[in-house]
Amino acid sequence: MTNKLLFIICVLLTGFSCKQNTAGIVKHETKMTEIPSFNPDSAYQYTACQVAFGPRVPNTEAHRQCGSYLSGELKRFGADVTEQETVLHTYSNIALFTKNIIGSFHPENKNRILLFAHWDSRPFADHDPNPENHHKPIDGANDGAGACGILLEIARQISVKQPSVGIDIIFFDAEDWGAPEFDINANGGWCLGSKYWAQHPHIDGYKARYGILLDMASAKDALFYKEYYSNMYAGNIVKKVWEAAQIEGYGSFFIDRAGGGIQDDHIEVYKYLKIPCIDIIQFDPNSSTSFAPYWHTLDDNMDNVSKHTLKAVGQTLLYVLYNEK
Ligand code: AHN
Ligand code: ZN
Repeated sequence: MTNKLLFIICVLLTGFSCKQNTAGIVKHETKMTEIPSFNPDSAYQYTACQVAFGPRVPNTEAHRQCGSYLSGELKRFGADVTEQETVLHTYSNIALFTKNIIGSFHPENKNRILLFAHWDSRPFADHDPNPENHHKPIDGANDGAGACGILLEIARQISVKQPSVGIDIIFFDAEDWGAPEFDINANGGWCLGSKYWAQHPHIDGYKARYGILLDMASAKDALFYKEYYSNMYAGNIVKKVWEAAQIEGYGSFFIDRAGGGIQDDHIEVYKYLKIPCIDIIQFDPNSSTSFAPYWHTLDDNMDNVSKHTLKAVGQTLLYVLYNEK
């Protein structure tokens, strides 16, 4: 073989396998990870199923039935499920029979990411415009069910294609039993389930690289601002998630602006386990509560749940998870 011919073969081979820049440095092509497509119809169905049980207030039949439904779905998708049952006390010292539901995918993998949401619904519509409704429990379609619906669809996606990282999905109980507006001398009592788990994790020495909380993440026209504590505990994760939303085409939901600080389950997980956590939570800068007008009212029902928002949040999370190495 002539030298010239050998040279041509070499050039052709290099051309096919690698990219060559002008400086002549051979750069290997990095293969793009295929991101699964989040199915919003499926997430919507998981949300509607929870709401159909009725308000998931601890100590009620609807709560027990929905708890079994959520664990059953996680098992169906191949997770190792731990049901952490305990009695917790409300701000008013009522005993609640609670259950945190933990689904672990590939528990042997030490490289883990934690996803979480609360699955209980609020026992009082204390922000309802009609005072007669203040003592009635809410559907919690957006405040509870929607976020769990998104996480169940992510669980289903993991069952189809395993990401490189191990994932834990936790549905926390008793987030929404905080002191109501009408109880003027009372305060506190939020996030009881997450506080208990953070103090007694299902695995001794539980570790995850970071955690993502979804709360009120399913309503139509939802906007997600960069929540104050999320930026403080895990600014790099906020950045990663907001960039992922841009890349996937959902930048109109994920606003590059600071939101207020919100007392939520991510605070407990960070406080006791020091896992950097963020909260993806709907924020309304023009509302006195920071939340949507139907927050903690009887109008937090399926009419406000939007497949477009479910897709925006779910697809953004899949992008983040499947790009982790
Ligand atoms: C407070 O209202 C103090 N925190 C909001 C936590 C919450 C309630 N998320 C959903 N419902
Ligand atoms: Zn709530």
